Amino acid sequence: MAKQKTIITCAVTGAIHTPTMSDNLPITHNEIAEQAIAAAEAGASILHLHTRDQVDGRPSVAPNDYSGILSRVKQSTNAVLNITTGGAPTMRIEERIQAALHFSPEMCSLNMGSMNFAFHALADRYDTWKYDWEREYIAGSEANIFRNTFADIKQAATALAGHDIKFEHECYDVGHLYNLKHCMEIGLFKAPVFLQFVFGVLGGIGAEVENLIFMKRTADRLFGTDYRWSVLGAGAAQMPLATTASQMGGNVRVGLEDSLFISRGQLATSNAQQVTKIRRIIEDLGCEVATPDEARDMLDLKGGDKVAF
Ligand code: KMH
Ligand code: ZN
Repeated sequence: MAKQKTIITCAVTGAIHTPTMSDNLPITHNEIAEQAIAAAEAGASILHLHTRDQVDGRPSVAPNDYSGILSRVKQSTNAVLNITTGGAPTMRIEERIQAALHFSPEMCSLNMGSMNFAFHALADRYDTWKYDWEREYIAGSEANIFRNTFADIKQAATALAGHDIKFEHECYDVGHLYNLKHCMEIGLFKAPVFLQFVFGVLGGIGAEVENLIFMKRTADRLFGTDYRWSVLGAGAAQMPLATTASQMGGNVRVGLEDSLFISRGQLATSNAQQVTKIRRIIEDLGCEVATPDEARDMLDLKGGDKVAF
């Protein structure tokens, strides 16, 4: 049997890292679009997109802050565009789903449980900040509850039901797999689902290979063979866990949303640099990377011609 190809998702900017942390983190709409296009050219078939306020780079989920990015990336690449509904851990579900409702993308993320979502330790690493909002945003994450109740998940699934969007179900701990199973049992989602196992967020499961095996085994038990999966490791775990996942037959996610680094202590120069690195590892180890159209087939997506941008 032919070996499954590996889908590389690139999460381009996110809502956790802030402008002070790296000059290479894309902040303006122009930078986000340019880095997204370069990541696709390097081999990412899915681009997981957040956006930011044009003036001070704070996380935004406003459709206005997406429209230029989406149209430009769509014109320049064949990549699958995946719009976050996670937004930032401080935002509520009503605002977080607005962009997906407005643009009806092929994919959007959906976070499968409420949790602490903390990155306050990063605040001690910087003496000066590029923008006023950054320090409090980072330090304040010690008190974050990233709210994704069953009611929130139902609200998102129901509101988006008519759009034929494939969800990237973000599962930060083993309980989130059971949450998804419950939501499938009450008819919110149909197989085959696409799971993004998230490791190493403070508040979620740790970034260890044993945990990856445990998450995969639990998913096998709950969903049988009728699901697809991918792995993201936060911070230093990014490349090691992506490598392991690709060898286990899974798909991978990289990008500056999840780690600012290319190797220990060395900031990545761009998203494309991370995509190039994981692509080289995947190919060196004997696997092949999926093109956007192959990813569309593997995930049964509606197609780039059925979006509203
Ligand atoms: N920042 C990642 C750990 C989302 O956009 O829905 C999780 C994430 C959430 O990608
Ligand atoms: Zn995200």
